[in-house]
Amino acid sequence: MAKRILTMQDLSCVGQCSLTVALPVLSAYGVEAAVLPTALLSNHTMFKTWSYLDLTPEIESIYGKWRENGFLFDGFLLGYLGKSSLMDLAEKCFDDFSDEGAKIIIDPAFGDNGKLYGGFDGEYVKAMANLIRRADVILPNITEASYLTGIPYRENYGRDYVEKLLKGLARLTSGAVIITGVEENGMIGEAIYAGGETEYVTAELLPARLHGTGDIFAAVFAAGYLNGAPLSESCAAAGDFVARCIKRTEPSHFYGACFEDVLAEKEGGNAQ
Ligand code: PXL
Repeated sequence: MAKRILTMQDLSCVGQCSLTVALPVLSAYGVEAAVLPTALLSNHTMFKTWSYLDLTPEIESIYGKWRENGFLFDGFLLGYLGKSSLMDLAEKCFDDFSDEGAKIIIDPAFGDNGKLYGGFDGEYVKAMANLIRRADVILPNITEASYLTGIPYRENYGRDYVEKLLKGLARLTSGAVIITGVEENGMIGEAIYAGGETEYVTAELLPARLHGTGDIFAAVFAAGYLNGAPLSESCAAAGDFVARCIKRTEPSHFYGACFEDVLAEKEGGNAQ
C-alpha cells in the first residue's frame, strides 16, 4: 500500500511552489498525497503583488469531518504556512490524525538570502521554533536556521558555522536536522545532524537560483524518506532532482523551476 502523506501549505494559483509542486512530485514518487491548503494566493509572493485568502477559518470544519471519517496519515509535510496561528492547528493535526509511526517533516519555508519572505515577522519565527520540536525531520536553509537559532546570518561561512547552526537547531528539536543549500568549495548540498552524528551530502553548484526549489527538494525528500530511504539517500535523490530541474529552466524564469520534464523522465515508480 502506498504511504499516505498530508501536506499542509498554501495554494498559489500561479508560480510553481508549495502545493502545485508537492502534489505532482509526491504522486509521481508513489506517495498518496492529501492536502490541507492553508491559504489561497493569486500567485507566489516573489511576484510584485498578490492576493491572499486565509483558509484558517475552514480548518476546524475540515478536521471535524476527517475525525468523523476516521482519516489517519503516515506522514506530514509542512511548508509555507503563512500565519503563526496555524502552528496550533498543525499540532492538533499531528495529535488527531497520525497513524502509528507517522513521520513529521517540516520545511520552515519563511526566508532566504538572509531575509524573511514578505509578510513574515519575528512572531512567526518564534512560533515555528516551537513547532519544530514535534518534527522527525526539519529542512531549514541557512537563513531559516539563522533566524530559528538567533545565530547571526552569514553569507560566507565554513563548516564550523554550519555545525553551530546544526547544534543550535538540535536544541529546538529531537528530530533530525537537515540544513539545505549549504555551499562549500563550488558545491552545494545538505548538512545532516542525526543521532549525534554530522554528515554532508554534496552536489554540483549551479549558477541559477530559482524560486520554489526548496519546495521541490522537500517533496522529493519526503517521498524517499517515507518510503524508507535513509536521510542521506533521500537528500541525495532530492538534490539530484532539483539540479536537473534547474538545468531545464531559464535562469530568468520567475515562475519556479521547471520540474515537469524531470518528473516525466523519472525511472520506476517509488523513490528509494
Ligand atoms: O517557496 C516558498 C513559498 C511558498 N509559498 C509562497 C511563497 C513562497 C516563497 O516566496 O511566496 C506563497
